[in-house]
This record gives sequence, C-alpha cells and structure tokens, in this order.
Amino acid sequence: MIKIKPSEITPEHIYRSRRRFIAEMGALALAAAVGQGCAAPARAPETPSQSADSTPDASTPGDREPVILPTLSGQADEVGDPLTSFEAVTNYNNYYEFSTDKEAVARLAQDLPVRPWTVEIGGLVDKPQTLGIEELLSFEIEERIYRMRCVEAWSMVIPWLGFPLATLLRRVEPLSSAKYVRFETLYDPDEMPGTKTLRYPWPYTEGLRLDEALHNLTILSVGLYGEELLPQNGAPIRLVVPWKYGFKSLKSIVRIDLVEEQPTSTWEAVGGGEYGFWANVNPDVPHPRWSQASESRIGETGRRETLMHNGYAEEVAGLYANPDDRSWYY
Ligand SMILES: Nc1nc2c(c(=O)[nH]1)N[C@H]1C(S)=C(S)[C@@H](COP(=O)(O)O)O[C@H]1N2
Ligand SMILES: [Mo]
Repeated sequence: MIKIKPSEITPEHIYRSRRRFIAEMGALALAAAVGQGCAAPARAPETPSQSADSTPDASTPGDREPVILPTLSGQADEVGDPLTSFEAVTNYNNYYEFSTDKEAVARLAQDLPVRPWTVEIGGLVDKPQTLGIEELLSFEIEERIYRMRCVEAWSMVIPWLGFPLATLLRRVEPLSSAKYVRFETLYDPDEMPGTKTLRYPWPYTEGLRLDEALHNLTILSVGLYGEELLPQNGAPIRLVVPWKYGFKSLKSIVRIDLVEEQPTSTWEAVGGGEYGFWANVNPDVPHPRWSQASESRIGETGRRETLMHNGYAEEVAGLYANPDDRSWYY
C-alpha cells in the first residue's frame, strides 16, 4: 500500500493551520501536550510544506521555549474567524449523560475516570483490536481548527488535536461487507448522573457511512488548545465530524464497530424525526422547529450566516450524489 503523507491529502486550508501550529509549538511540545513526554517518537513536521510557506509568522519558531497552554491565542480558522476562548469551549457543553444544563456539565463531569481507558474496534473487520488510550495517543497527532455547529444554532471555533479516523480504520482492515461505522460512548450510570434522569436509550450511539468515516476531515480528537481533552469535551477520545451538526461528534468513545446496515443513532431514536442520521449542515433546510439559516457564534454578539456544510462544502461535495436531495440534511 502506498503511504500518503498527510500534507498531500489534507485540504490546503486545514494544513495551513496545522503548519502554523507546528511552527509555533514544535513537535516535542505537541507530544508532551498529549501526555507522551519524552517517550513519544519525535516525528518530523512536514518539512516541504513548512518551507513552502511564505506567510510571515508573528513569532519565529526558534525564538522561545515551547509552551503548552495557552498556545494559540490570536489564531483563527481558515476563513479568518477567531478561536472561541478555551473558557467557553470547556464550560459551555452538550453532554447529556451528565446534564442538559450546558454550564453544569464541566463540574458534573470533572471526576469521570479516563484512565485506564480502552477502545474496542470490531465488527466486520479482519483484525479486531482493543487499543489502550496510551496507544491511541501515540498515533501521529495533528491540529485541526474546525468550526463546530450545534443543531441548536450556536457555534464555536475549536483547535482540536487528533488524528484521522481513517488511520485507525485502516489498521483493523474493514471487510468488503462493511458499509457503516457505529460508535458508542461510555455508559456508566454511577459516573453519569444525567443517564438516571434522562430516559434515553444509552449508551449514546452514532454512525457514519464508511466513506464519511474515512474522509480526511473526520478525526478522533484527544485534545484541544494544546492540552488533553477534559471530560466535558469527551475525554479521553471523541469523534469530530465538522460538516455535520455537533450531535454526530460523540464523546468518550469505548467501542467502534464496522457494520453492514445503517446504525440507529441515539438522537434518531429519541428525536421523533427531528434529528436524522445524515445531519449535514445546510442553512436552507430548517429544523422542524427552527431555522438553520444563521447561528450565534459563542463569544460574539449578533448572528452569522450558516455556511453550506458548515463551510466544508468543497471538501465533502464528492460524498453526496445529488446534493439537492434534502434528506441528506436532517
Ligand atoms: N456522548 C455524547 N456525545 C455528545 C453529546 C452528548 O450529549 N453525549 N452532545 C453532542 C452535541 S449536541 C454537541 S453540540 C457536541 C458538543 O461538543 P463540545 O461540548 O465539546 O463543544 O457534542 C456532541 N457529542
Ligand atoms: Mo449539539
């Protein structure tokens, strides 16, 4: 198999933000940031892309000690929108296993045990595996600055650390009968008070079609803002699918299965037809109870227009034959 370098397959606007990050922090600081310390193999940041960059950086890489946090102040996504503050990203959360009160989640989740942690990957694969979190953290970690658009019409810009889900899926060698990927969040009623009051079909389950799961924009995240994930954001490992509504990006993953049939996601099961499997962001397709044409960016006043596929339309266009079919968007 040909090993394609990430710099060759990552959309330019994404790899630009990564390049800036690598220049600022250095690969070692990045490894330390995700808990690897000196044990992490120092990987060379993509040298050709770095030298090809003619954009002057605010600081010179060799200028200062690598710092862990906060490293990214003043940075922006590829369309120039500033990052949402670390404070907001970690204190305004949807994680119904803890609470439906966004501002209560961080406190209620703070003691979630995230070590030891394993993720089981199985189903229709040639090489089922159970990977410890340490092993997952040793994957080549990159930064992705993505917009996160909640179906409730608010959004953030978040600097994730993670790796393409495709990296993991290739390791387990999906069988040709595998058509979808099904994901499960931890279900631990003793640690998750919300599961006792909210009678949903736990564990929180989500799914992607295999080609969506293999898309380079789809990542498993293990950190944000240069630090390991906090429980409220889905520690120690969560999905991020930036062109879909936020509820697809499930948190604290314990199980991933390759399956033949389209899985039923939790929100499909409880949502009375309001939250579909596809959930691709489209400003022209309203939720049954509210418009999706605009959104409130957390930390800003006023509203912004919502972008087609949350601004990633060019990258994901090839995934959906007949994009005018409205069933892709709920
Ligand atoms: N297991 C689980 N994953 C979840 C949720 C949840 O309630 N439980 N909420 C989702 C929703 S609606 C959103 S908008 C995002 C929010 O992610 P963040 O809090 O890290 O910004 O997480 C998603 N992942
Ligand atoms: Mo959401």
